[in-house]
Amino acid sequence: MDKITKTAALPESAREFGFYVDGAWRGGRPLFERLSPGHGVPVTLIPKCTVEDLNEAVAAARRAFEDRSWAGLSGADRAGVLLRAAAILRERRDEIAYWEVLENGKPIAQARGEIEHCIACFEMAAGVARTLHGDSYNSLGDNLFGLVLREPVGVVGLITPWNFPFLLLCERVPFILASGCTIVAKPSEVTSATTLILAEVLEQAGLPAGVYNVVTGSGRVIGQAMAEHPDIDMLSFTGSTAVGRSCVHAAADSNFKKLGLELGGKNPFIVFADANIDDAVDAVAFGISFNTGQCCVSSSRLIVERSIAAEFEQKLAEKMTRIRIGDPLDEETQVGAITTDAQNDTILGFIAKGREEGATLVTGGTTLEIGGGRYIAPTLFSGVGRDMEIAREEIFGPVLSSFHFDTIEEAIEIANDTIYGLAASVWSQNIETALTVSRRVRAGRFWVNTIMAGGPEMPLGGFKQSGWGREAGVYGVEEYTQIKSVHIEFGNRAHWIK
Ligand code: TXE
Repeated sequence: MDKITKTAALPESAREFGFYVDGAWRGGRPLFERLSPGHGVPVTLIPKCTVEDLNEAVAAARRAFEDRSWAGLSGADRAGVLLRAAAILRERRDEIAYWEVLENGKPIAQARGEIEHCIACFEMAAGVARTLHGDSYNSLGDNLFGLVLREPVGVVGLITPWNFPFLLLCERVPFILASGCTIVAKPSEVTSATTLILAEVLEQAGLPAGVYNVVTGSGRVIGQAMAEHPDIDMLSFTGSTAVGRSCVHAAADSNFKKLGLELGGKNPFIVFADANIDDAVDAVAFGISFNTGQCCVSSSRLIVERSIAAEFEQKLAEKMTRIRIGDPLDEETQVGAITTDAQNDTILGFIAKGREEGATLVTGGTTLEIGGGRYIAPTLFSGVGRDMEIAREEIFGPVLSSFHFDTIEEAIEIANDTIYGLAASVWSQNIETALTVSRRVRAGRFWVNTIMAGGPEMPLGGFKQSGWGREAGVYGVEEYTQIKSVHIEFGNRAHWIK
């Protein structure tokens, strides 16, 4: 922890970005200075756009949608742009990873890995652009033929959070583009750089002007105006459940825009006594500490069979203390800095609350002094009561609560005892146990004897209050389409008025 080997230098001064509307860069707005979470130095200057800027971006996206310069292309031509974008991302991977680290605080090696996944998303979406299709019915009688068409929804607003700024963007943008829709993106105010860099990439790849626009600024002003905007046809929002709820109200009070919501999680990690214990220990240590636990699918509730609980927690605590926490620019770092002051306070507040409520702190619970950044040691609480706040609330930090069970029914019951349903994981070598649990626990993403595995083929999204709709995969393109039924009559009409 004290030996820090930087492999990349910090920028000499903060990089100033413009915002991007209708294929052109704009500036002249007041700037928000972003400090690197891992170092506390200024790294970027991001425009605080106005609602007028947003309106112009929406108008540009509307024109680009209506003029058919994108929606009117063949799937093959759309795929061509997406594949070129993938190739450019491959060339610019290290640069994009660098800005992601500087604004978010995640480790550089992890950021590079995430961009590999982003490239795969573009390649996957290119495939779907070519194969997306509707349906037909020749069962309507001899004179009637039915076509079911998938048409792009239109102008999509995209609001993304700060925990995976580029990854979450790329789990959405290529799939939205594959559908033929146009986009106005609003990144989190604290992590806007890579969303802006994607505009350069897409322009270079040949995306027509107005198809991808980026307006930066606060959620309260720009985000809220997007949710209320009468000319945005669909809004994809990823963030807190509270803001997700406000988007539902805003959509209802404006134009009933279609919503895709990926919200919070309190994800169970269920371990049976017959599991490969060492693998499960490693996976849960990873699942709660990855991205400092600022991860919507983080394994934040350990539900472990009582007969192995003591041994499991002891092995887990030992592993958690060996995670390499440090400078996000250090190639060896596994866990970096907490992204914002507010999130840091939230996490420390939950740790204090857990102690107050009487849970047993097994390891962690402290801040770490590294450089000028914000760091929290991976934390394990045992003896957590199901009504405690740390058991129920999404902490969004490296804080794990452990619960014990005696029967499979009890394990399922504890796992489902949450308002959320984003992800879950079960560990057992018994196929019956694994299948029973994976069918009975209500979650949109499920892992058996693994955690956070996947690829852009697999859809993402939540049950219950974790959200609506699915992103990525074929489903993630279909989500941005709407169905039109076309009825074609031929032959002579049977007259109504004889
Ligand atoms: O999220 P917000 P915050 C959870 C996590 C975290 C908590 C708060 O529990 O502790 O949310 O984080 C934009 N209308 N998640 O406050 O505010 C904002 O600008 C429209 C889970 O940072 O939801 C940003 O772009 N948009 C989650 C985005 O919403 C608004 C990831 C997310 O910010 C808005 C992030 C408004 N009124 C946080 N207010 C996940 N599922 O991964 C803000 N925004």
